[in-house]
Amino acid sequence: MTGILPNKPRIEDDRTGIDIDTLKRAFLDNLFYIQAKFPKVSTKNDYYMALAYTVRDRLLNRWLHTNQTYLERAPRIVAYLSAEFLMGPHLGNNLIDLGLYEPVKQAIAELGLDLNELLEQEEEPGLGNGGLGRLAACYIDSLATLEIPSVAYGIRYEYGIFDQEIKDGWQVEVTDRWLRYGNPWEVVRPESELMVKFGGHTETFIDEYGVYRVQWVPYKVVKGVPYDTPILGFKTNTANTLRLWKAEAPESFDFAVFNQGDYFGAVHQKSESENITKVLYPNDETYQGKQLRLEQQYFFVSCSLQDMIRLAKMQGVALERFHEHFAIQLNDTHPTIAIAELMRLLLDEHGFDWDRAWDITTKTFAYTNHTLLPEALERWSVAMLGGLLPRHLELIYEINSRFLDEVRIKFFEDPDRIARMSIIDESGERYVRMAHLACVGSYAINGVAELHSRLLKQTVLHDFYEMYPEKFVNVTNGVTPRRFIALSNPRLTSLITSKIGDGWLKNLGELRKLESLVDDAGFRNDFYQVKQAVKQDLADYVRANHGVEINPESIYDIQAKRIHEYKRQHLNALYIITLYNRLKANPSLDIAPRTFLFGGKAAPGYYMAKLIVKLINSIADVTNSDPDVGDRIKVVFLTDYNVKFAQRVYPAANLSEQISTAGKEASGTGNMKFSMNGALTIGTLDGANVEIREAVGAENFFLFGMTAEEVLAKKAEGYNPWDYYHGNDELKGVLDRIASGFFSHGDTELFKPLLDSLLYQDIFMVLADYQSYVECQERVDGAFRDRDNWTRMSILNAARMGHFSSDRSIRDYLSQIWKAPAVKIDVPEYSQSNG
Ligand code: B1H
Repeated sequence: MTGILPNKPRIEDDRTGIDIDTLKRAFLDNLFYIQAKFPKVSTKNDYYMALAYTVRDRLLNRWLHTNQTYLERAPRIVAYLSAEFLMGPHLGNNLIDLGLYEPVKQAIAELGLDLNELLEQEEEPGLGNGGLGRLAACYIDSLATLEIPSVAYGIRYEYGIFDQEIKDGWQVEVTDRWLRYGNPWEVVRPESELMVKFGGHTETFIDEYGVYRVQWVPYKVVKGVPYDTPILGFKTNTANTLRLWKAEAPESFDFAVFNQGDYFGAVHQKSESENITKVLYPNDETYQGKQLRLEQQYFFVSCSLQDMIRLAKMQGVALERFHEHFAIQLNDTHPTIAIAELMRLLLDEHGFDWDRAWDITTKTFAYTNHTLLPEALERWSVAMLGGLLPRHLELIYEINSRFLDEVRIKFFEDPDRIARMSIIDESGERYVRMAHLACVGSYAINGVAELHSRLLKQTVLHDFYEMYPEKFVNVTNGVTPRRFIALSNPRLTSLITSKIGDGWLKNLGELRKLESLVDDAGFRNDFYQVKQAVKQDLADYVRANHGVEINPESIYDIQAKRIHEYKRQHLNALYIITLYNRLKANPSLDIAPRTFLFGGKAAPGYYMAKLIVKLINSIADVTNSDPDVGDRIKVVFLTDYNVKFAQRVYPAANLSEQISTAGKEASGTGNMKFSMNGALTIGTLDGANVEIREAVGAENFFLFGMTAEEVLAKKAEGYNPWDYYHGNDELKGVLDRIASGFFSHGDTELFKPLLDSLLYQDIFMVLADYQSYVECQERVDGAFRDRDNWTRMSILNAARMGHFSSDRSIRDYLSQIWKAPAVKIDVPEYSQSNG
């Protein structure tokens, strides 16, 4: 540099600088100024917090500039509404997205600490049950990575999904106090609070223009306070927002009660309001008609829509153009009351007439269906919905009446069809069918895998498909490779990057380049060594946490997902007992050693699922200590499976169990995460397994079982599980072994409900698929013994998974449904003052 300025070295800003010395200084500053600790007395959690704030400082620049850009440019925005976001820990992911993983690791090491230990400190933000909530998290990662203006809205549950403990083989639930030590990733915005009404009644009046209007006089009002979390894109400036609503009592509302001296009553009302966002309902795929759940749904939906309308106003966007400004995606029916709420806001609060309001509404919403299971379809009793949301019930009746008129015109008078399609189920006690409301009020309806979308059109939503064929599309699910490869499997990531560069993390199709390396013995060996190292890590974990020694040379055969009869963890268990019986009959039997690993939570009220957990643990007790078995079979139920733990599990698998009854698993996403990390799948033709098999090649996939069509045909012809019991000696031997009390210390009652359900109903056709599964497992056994060929198949699985990146899913949503262009964010280097 010339002239009057001295040529002095630049000192990096403490909050944004990324050289090692700056990172170290910033970390120590945060430890002192935020955690208020000297290093000598700091806990690991203090160190975690100091690091989290150090990283947070370094993303604010992007976040604030993204927000500012959206505010000024008013681009089309995708609003993703979901009752669940299963985010997983933020720190590691943010390090990857910022490209700071390596420098931070080094800075932390130079301070004498271990980054992995600090990452381990982060509490899992478990604000979801399973696949549906995790999908939402993958989608907002991809939206940010693809630089799409978007906002995700949900609920800030004070307690997320319960923590699972195992006592005497049984699942025990423990409350998830994830906010106990504070959450460094969220920013509360009390200035943006909104009010939500509940209960009461409606009144009609004539407004100043002589127009007939309705006014809702509520019984109570609850305050919604937004908590914002930045959602970074991978190596881009975009940082979108996850806005979660917390319910509070409005400050003033209990004054009347308070002044009457009813202090207790006033406090009670306050805690009632806060109850709304207290806890996540832990049911996966079963609907429970609890009023509090409807209150949660309406609460977050109303806050979110009011928030969008407020934003549009701030930007000077006329409400007539709301649908041009926002594309709102409904993640299953959980937020579907939004359709009635937007109508209410437009009609009652902004003076629109019906036709205009309906036109805007039906151009705004799109609906994703995630399940065909009848027990998961949401319906609210008319009495309950009307009591809680009297105005919405009126609107739903009006929407329904106009809709049924259209049905009559299209199909003439067909009373059966009218009854089937009505938003109100009048076959007994009256119910509002939320999926029907979603279909009527949305411009697009999608399933989550090709098979699922086809079955939707043929079965559950067949009438709606005939009515509105143009609304139906498929978007096959995907998962983010940033979390599920880069963060979860750093060894595989470096190996891949050393061969094909790092473009694949943004464009997963590039993994195809690995295909040509499959004939390179050196690469195969490297790939094999990576898998072995990761398997060793999991073995260390299992030894430390479960006291079981597992053999990294054995097949790691893993089923990790929510426990559910349709997912058939018990089919897997029957196979373990089959092997056990064979070993007992023939102690010198030569089998490839296997470690059967299970992980997953059962809904607390789902008795059969809990009994399956108990069965698995009971089998483990026997097999793991029987000297006849030795090292050949080990069974471990991995406690408290969650996203954080899943990141250790997917990379270590050789075999991924995707064994649901065909037609029941809408898509599955764990299947993709396993395969990306080089596991081979044993699976049925269900959900996205079908497409995974097409992608990786039938020869690299272990297929078994009936097809969805065969399942239906068997049901129709009259399925009798006893035929299989009597017709298959080995199966009989397995079931008899359980019935004898062999796994239950002689107790013949314990597993009887499970056996009875298999023998007298078996709605998920476990026995019908048993033989095919056992034979398929024998093919797995044979294939695994050819280590080199197994590695080839494993490489081809990883190489061919490009299609299952959530980036591809989001591109599909964009082109078929949302039509929202990307917006580049400029981030000037120096930050604080130029917003
Ligand atoms: C899926 C649910 C679900 N489908 C109700 N449906 C819930 C239904 O709290 N509830 O009431 C919670 C969750 N979850 C899953 O969605 C499917 O089973 C998977 O196959 C699919 O991969 C996933 C994402 O699309």
